[in-house]
Amino acid sequence: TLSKSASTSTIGVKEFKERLESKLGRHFEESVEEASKEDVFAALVSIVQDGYSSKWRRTRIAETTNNHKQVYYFSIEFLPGTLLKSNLLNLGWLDTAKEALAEYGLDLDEIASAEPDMALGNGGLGRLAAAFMDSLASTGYAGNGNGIRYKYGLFKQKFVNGYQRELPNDWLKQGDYWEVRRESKSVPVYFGGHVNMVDDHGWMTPQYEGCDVVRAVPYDVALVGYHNGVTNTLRLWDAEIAPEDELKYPSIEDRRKVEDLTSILYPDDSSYEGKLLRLKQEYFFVSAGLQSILNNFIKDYGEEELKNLPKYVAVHINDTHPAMCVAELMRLLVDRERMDWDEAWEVTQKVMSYTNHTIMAEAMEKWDLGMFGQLLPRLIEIIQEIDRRYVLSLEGKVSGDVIQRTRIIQNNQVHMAHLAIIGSHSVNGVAALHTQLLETEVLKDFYLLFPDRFNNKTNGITLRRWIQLANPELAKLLDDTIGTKWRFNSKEMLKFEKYYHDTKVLAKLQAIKLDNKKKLAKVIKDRTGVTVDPEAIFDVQVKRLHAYKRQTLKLLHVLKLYQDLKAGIDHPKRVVIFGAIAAPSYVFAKQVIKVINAVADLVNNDPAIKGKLKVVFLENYNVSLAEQIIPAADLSEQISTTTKEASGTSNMKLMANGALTVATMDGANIEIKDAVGEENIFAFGLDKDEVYSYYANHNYHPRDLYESDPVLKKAVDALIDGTIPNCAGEGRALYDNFLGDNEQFLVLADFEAYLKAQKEAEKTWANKRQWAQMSLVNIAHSERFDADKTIERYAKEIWHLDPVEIDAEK
Ligand code: 26Q
Repeated sequence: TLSKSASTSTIGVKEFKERLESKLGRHFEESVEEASKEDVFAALVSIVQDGYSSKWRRTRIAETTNNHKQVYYFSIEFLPGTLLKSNLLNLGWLDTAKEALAEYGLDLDEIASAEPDMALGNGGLGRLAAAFMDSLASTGYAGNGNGIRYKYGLFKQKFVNGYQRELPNDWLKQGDYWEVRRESKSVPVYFGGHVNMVDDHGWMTPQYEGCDVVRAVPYDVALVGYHNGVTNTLRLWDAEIAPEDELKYPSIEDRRKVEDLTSILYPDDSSYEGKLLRLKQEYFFVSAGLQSILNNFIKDYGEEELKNLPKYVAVHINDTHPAMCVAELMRLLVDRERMDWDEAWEVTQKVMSYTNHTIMAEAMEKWDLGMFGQLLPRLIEIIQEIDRRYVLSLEGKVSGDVIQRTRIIQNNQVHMAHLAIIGSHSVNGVAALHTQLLETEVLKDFYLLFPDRFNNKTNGITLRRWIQLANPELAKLLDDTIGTKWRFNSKEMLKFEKYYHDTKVLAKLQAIKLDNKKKLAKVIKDRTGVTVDPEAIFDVQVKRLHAYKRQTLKLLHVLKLYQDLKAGIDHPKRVVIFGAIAAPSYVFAKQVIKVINAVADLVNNDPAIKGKLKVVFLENYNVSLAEQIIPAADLSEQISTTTKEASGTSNMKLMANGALTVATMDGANIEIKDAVGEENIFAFGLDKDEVYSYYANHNYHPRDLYESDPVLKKAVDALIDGTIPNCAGEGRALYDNFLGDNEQFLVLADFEAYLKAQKEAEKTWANKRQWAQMSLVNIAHSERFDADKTIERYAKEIWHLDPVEIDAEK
């Protein structure tokens, strides 16, 4: 199969240059030398598109002519970042492009920086979806994404006087280079109005009255597999007014209201608000996606084959946002295709699978029944019928309490996780601990009812992006030591461990890290004006800003280091680097940002500490910035309150780039420790039983800890004693939060253990050889978190897919 063949159609430098010149000549009537960066970028995109267009078409054909089962990954977020370099890499053209450009004195990285990030996601969940798309194509599976083409991506974060400000992210301004509008594949989506059931030749059929029709227009983006020719599709839907409805919306304002459906990405990633527009977005891409799947299916296989839909189609529900897939597929099968309810239900359950990404109660989606019914009058009837039959199926078999707790409709709310679980054959968590907590705590009732449905799929990352693209020098060192096979099969990376005692390799590893740190130091200087020493420890915490992720614990550590240095207690030189976006309405998170920025100002400008500590908060953390920060990291901060971080994925990216992890035993950190061994990670903190014991016994009293530990007291007091200028209010807010008995994230409880882990890290840093050895072990074992492997497990155990076969040479 293709996934196993390494071949691809190659082009030489000479041909690449000819293509570049002809593109620029034809489109802009200019030579490569005259062309602007943007024009060269556009020409490169066009060359890449020519490179995959026939593969894209042939993948579609191969997938249907061989009756291939396909998975459709429904996600309200996709966060691919930029695509030029990854498409070049996957086509096998990266080095050719670099060389060709160099012959004109141009630098590919510089040209590639003209591409705006495709930031149609908030963080982990969206990035995971994008990683899975890359891996599906690269492992040779027929897998497509289905989502929303937001007009504005995740807002741009700016700091003004240390406060977060949000600016619109108009990423389509220059036109999206990669998308193809597929007008002819448009489908209608209906909202509101009333339904009457009428008897049509013996079949009760809904008649819709007075609804609004929105036209869903798909934009397709190619997903190019790594050296295998397989090219899948990410289909993103845009809302428009159907031509036949133009007269209904004569005013621009009315038009805009319809089109606004896909304007903005909701910027919250943890707490959810029952907003009507969000519900509309969810139904919009679910209905459009499923209609398009069924339209294709019927065209290819005919209506009679619908009963066998699960042989051809898997639909994956990424978190509860697309959970309506369950009800919408039932609606389409029963109302439109006139399939008998029981048969439709069997088909639906076999088609659907669901991933849970959180155990936090406030993130669980529940919609007001009245609102839901007004917006989706037929869908709510179907959900009520699913709920009724669910209750009926369990009555007399299990206790009434269990039925009440697990049913879909409770207290006049529609419980989306319950809909997803009841309607799917598979429910998975995203790391071993997370799945275990789902089974024993959060979804315990369901686990006892349907144990076979539950399984774990630990997250993964795109090593191609995070090593091959972001850290080419490390990639080259791997090539020079273990050969190039690791680029196709990450298992090979384990061989890198054989160089544990190889002084030359260790020195090379250190040199590469130093080089990456110098590059980042320049970025830091350009963006913030702060000078940092590349020889210092680069201590990195990059992730969304959230109380449970505990950027505040890092902040207390920074204050403690600063106080030590002021008091003449020495520490190795350290640069603490933060990257974090806060949801605009998340007051506490924004206060944390302000305090960190104020501390950065204080520390970076205090001559008394002689530059031994620097604090840098880089604005607007996104995929492209991550590609610059992560290869330069020495320390990876993964310090969430145990049980709260479902998996984490920055932990994996940082380890793959040789950073050593300071970690609580939460999410995938546990599996990182299992992979590298406890001697190659700085583990600390409360374990899950201790955390749950605090919650159960209500015996967390942070004030006692504060009163009894003078070091802790001193660090916390810095927040309110005037040490930090210009943030009295925010400092007080953090102080009060830390000391409250209802502080759920147990920051002070982990402080002492955290200091100890950091002390260990400092001691290790003094032994450069040992540090490099630990780093090497981390790189070698990052193969365990290769998203290709994760996808293989989804494909085999949940979706039941076979790889596609096409000829890569054409
Ligand atoms: C829901 C309703 C309304 C508005 C917004 C939302 C919303 C949007 C995004 C809720 C949650 C999210 C994103 C969650 C997320 O990113 N979770 C992370 O998923 C990663 C991939 O599995 C894990 O590694 C992280 O641990 C988890 O926090």
